[in-house]
Amino acid sequence: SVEASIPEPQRAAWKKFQATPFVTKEDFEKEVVRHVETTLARSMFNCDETAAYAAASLAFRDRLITEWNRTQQRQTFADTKRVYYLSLEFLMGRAFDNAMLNVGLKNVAKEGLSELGFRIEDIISQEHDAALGNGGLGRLAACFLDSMASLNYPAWGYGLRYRYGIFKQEIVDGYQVEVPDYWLDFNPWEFPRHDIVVDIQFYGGVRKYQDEHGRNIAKWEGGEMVKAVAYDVPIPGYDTPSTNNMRLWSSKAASGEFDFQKFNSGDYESSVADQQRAETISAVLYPNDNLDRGKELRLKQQYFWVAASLYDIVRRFKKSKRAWSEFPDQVAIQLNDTHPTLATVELQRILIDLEGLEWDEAWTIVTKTFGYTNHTVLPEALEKWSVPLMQNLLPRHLQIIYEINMYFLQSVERKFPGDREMLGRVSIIEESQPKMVRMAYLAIVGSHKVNGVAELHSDLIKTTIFKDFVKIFGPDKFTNVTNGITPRRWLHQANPRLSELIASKTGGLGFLKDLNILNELEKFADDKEFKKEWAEIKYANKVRLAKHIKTTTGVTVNPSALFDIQVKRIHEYKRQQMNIFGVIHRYLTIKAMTAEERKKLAPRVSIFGGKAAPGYWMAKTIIHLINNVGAKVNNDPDIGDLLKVIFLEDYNVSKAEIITPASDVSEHISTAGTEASGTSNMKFVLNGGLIIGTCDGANIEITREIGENNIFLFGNLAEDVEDLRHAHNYGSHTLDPDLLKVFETIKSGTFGDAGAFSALTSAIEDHGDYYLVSDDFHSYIQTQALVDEAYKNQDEWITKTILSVARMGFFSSDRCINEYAEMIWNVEPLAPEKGETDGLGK
Ligand code: T68
Repeated sequence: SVEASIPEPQRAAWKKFQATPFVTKEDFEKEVVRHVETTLARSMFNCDETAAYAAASLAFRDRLITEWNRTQQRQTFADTKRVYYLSLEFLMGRAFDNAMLNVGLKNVAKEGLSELGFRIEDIISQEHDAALGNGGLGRLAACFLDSMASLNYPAWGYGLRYRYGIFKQEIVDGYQVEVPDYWLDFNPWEFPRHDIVVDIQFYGGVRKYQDEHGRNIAKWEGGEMVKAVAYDVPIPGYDTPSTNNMRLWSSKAASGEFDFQKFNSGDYESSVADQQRAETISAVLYPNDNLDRGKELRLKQQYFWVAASLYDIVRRFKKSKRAWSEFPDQVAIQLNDTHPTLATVELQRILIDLEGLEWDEAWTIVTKTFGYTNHTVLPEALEKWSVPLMQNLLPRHLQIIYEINMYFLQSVERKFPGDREMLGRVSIIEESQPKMVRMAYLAIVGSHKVNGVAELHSDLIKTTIFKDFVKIFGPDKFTNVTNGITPRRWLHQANPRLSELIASKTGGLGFLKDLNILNELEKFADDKEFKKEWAEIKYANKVRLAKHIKTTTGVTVNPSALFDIQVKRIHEYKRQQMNIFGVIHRYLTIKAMTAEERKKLAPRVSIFGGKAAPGYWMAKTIIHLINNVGAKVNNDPDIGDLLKVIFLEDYNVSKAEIITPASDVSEHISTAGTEASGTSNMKFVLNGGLIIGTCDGANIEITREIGENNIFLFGNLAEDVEDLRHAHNYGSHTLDPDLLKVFETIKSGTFGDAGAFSALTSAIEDHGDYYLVSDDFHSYIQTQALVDEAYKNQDEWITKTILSVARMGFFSSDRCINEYAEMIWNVEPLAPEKGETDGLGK
């Protein structure tokens, strides 16, 4: 047992003085005051909200640590299989509110803080978002950590501790301006583990020789060393003492403070510069989503993180003294996209170069250990690394990749004799100038399962980008795990009143652990009283967002208007340009209406938010146009409340928690076949909003679950996209007349300098309209008109939203994690021992 590890004579003392997590309000207050007075060295006379946040979160952190240690001990002693989720991005957002809710002590904290003179909302808003991600991929990783802890899976997240997260977005004169996000000034949620340090090698060369037994040895020598220092972040499960670990690596110069030799020879500046260079590795998150730019520093980040994580995983395995063949029974590693694919090569290197295993034995272990999740079919997002770059940075890994490729191509040759073209198509090495390593192919070959993130997407990868690999490995290697979201953050935390109402009708908060319980709401879909409360909550959430809009943009919006929201990264494939063209069309339509006609129209607020990658000029132009349209429309006295256009600055997780509960409709309007899944679509529906969307990603499964009467679908289907594109380029391409009117208005200078937006119109008029904006525009406008009509019948609208929420159980990330565990990881939950919940406040 755990206790037996402490020698008998000392055990009593340790047990007697064991830390006991607070449960009561009084104990919480005592902890807060202690942290203010000792940890923070402040007094009650100068304890401002920042200090109160610091002290309160330290009190909760202490509490988490206790459970976290117990969870880790329990897992070590149970010696069960663990899962390791490798992700370059974890878009966690704020931790304090989440910790209070998951531990079940938010009310205790609220009352305690109130007695000390603070409002809990003000304290919560002091926290800086942990924004170590770009968008959906990073947020998915964060939802998964919440689910894995809540379901008691022995699971770790491994990532990088960026000093700068995703940039802060400011809007200046309608343009996006990027400001660095230095977020580490005060971060109570991390624990530096200065004792957990791994040396990471780069560059150098490979020496091959035969040892005294005549065995071929490859030795990676020379080059540079950098240190990886572990920082641990506790991940509390909901309604369970299980508290998992997220380990983030930070880079540091290997020589300690600086190079003493250089220092002594008088070269002080360059010794400090070396240190700076080492620290650069984990300095900044690359701000591109769905785009691969092939920068050397990015490859360095990837190897640094992968090598440190694998060293750690292997070290933990070795403590169990098992045979190497048992490694896949103890370890499952999931690759979140291709970013950590080098892990497959690194494990092979460890096994053959350092542990002396034979190639085949090692490779069997590798492929049994890894699973790979694909998140995109966009060609510009598929990762490739130049061979010369890799040769220079990771010479031994490149050799191993070539060898993996050789054995792989030999097996293909055996299966499809004489098919030279197939060999060229599936080779991990692309024969281009320079040659490139195709990371997705390497990930497929190095894993036992490959999954897409929604049904359509998983089908598409099998029939397009990975078609040949289905022939080679058979269809069973490829599977689907439709994405999900955690209802703890995206319902309970973001929308406490709705959560409370649901709890009151479904017998408590059980739905947060078993989201299918939401089904019980169906019987209230026509209940007058219930509908009234439901509508009041939506209205209150819209009032909250309206206030936020007022304070951040100065624009007054009417909370009774239809709130139409599109918040996500700005990307041509997501088609924010189509949305703003639709808004302009609406503006022109209203302008041409009589006073009588205007009375019948549902007033609308079009709300946009999202960041453009700093180098993505077209995306920045879309932001500029949205802001200029807003400036024109919002100040047109002829329009009044009928239409407002808002761009919300700096969209992030904590803002999403205010925005998501406030939608009437949200837009998920990507060109069919381009959005792998989408996850905000799930969040909006779960919060009682309807969606307007294309038949793309998870929209399709959402429709299947909630019913096609409860969603506004439009546009061309994925299966027709290729032919349409072909027709644009080789046939006649007539543009939608309504869209052309919108273009005329833009070109006439109605929204400021017409030239500024020519790239947007010309992508459609002159460059083949790759994203089919014109093809879908008519159907989009018509469907928006249906939304207007439907919104007028509030009674029916509310019923639709209730039915939708009732049917969203499938989209819990708990369901999703259970599928990964069963189909890919083969891991079991490790439930806490009886009595272990004693420390919890429930
Ligand atoms: C998103 N991908 C998908 N990528 O676009 C979205 N890419 O459909 C899906 O729901 C989500 O993943 C979760 O599966 C991304 O967010 C990135 O952010 C990204 C980052 C770096 C490099 C490439």
